[in-house]
Amino acid sequence: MAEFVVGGAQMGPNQKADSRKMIVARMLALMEEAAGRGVELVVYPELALTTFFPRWYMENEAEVDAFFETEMPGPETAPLFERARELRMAISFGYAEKTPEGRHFNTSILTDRAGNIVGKYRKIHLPGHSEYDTERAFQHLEKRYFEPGDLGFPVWRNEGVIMGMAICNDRRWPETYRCLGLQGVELVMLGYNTPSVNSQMSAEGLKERLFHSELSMQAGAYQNSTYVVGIAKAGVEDGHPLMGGSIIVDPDGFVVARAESEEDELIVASCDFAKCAFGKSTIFDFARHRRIEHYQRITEQ
Ligand code: ING
Repeated sequence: MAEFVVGGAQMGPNQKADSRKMIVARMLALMEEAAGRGVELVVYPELALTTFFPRWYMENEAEVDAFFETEMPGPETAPLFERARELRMAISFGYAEKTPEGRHFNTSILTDRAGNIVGKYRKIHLPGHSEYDTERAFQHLEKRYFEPGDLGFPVWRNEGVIMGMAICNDRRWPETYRCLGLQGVELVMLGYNTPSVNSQMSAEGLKERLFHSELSMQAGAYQNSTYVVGIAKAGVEDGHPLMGGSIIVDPDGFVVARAESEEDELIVASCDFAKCAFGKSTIFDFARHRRIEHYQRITEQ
């Protein structure tokens, strides 16, 4: 059973004016630090290449499309794949994807340690709204700019480990983890961009925001006996604060690494994937214990 060192490359803010080149340079610096600490797979945040642009109401298609990648790797992202291959480090990161057919997704990819893309995921749970909402202090227009993912919740056997991906709001839904857990997942990688103030101006504080994020990932890990790596893009983007709180959670639900800042910050944990087997063969032996004849409401309503 595989054991390897997993890194979480939390990123500080990406300003709207920041170039892909500047941002990729920061990602490469985090990759170098990860290599120095023996990391063999590194996870970056959701929409790692741009600012969290769904906070802006836009009507001009070209303005929106400027935030999207039409090829992956493309000229600006190729250095990430080349350096990862040299370092023999698998990588996962999120970005806005525009397909050749002109469809728009909030996407993440996963590579093997030779820099080959082995998996792609498109965000399924899109929070927010699609039209300008005057009630909100700031917009959250993911339903305007992205389609719901059309790839389901796949897993891939990569470097000897069963891996799956999710993105941001997906981490709050138990269905995400169970769909992956039913496929034997041992490592769930997800990035997030979570506003640290609620756009409905509620009093819900940062502490509560961090608690709910961590609670969701600890529950998902424990209830499916899998590692979960949740990595933030954090800090203030053009005046809008995003929370940090990046963590690595083990299959028993314990947080084994946690970011302290809201900046570029690498967290690292040595993951022994044999630890997943115990839960999957005892308390969460799905074949022995689940009673699916009573669960249909979950998919019918
Ligand atoms: N962001 C947020 C998230 O799910 C959100 C949306 C914010 C939900 C605050 C609940 C509370 O973490 C994204 N990008 O999904």
